[in-house]
Amino acid sequence: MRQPALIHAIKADITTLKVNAIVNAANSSLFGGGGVDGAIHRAAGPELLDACRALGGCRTGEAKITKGYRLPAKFVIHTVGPVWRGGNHSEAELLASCYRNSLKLAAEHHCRTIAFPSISAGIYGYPIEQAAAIAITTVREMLADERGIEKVIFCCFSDRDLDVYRKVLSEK
Ligand code: AR6
Repeated sequence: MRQPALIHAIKADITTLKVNAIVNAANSSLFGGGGVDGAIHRAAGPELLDACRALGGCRTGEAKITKGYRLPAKFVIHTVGPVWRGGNHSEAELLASCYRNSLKLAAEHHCRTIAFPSISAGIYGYPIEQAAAIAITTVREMLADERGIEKVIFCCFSDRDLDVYRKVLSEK
């Protein structure tokens, strides 16, 4: 019988994780930026930007994949989260799409382990409690179907975010 996939939250710099794929909270140009996007581009090296330039951008809620270049991760999945505009602009559905489309791409590329940052919860302003709840619910739903994925890591960047993820994981 198949083992259920492991889901857990840790505090780390996502660029250091040795997983099959890390997810980047990018913007629709895919030309890099601040936050986790900047950190991933710095750690992966300039070839990542060259690869991203060839992708022709990415719409909010969608995802595209590149190699990880100098990162320990084999792949980077670039997804574009919604900018928080109060919650009545389809933010929740768009954020859930980021997780769904990223996991689909990971499975298509035979990834068994994947790490997510808290998409949209930095510069894009999504409230962390709501972002974490959507992340966890959507990943759990998807893992019921995506049989190849064995481990999903929610990679938090602060103690406060880690507390939120751990609380939501224990409640839901
Ligand atoms: N490892 C893990 N998480 C990190 C790291 C890291 N190295 N650095 C930041 N975070 P953000 P967004 C966390 O702002 O809100 C960029 O300019 C951070 O604490 O990176 O989706 C893009 O180009 C937060 O919890 O992404 C876009 O323009 C989470 O990652 C825009 O920011 C996401 O914060 C996207 O904004």
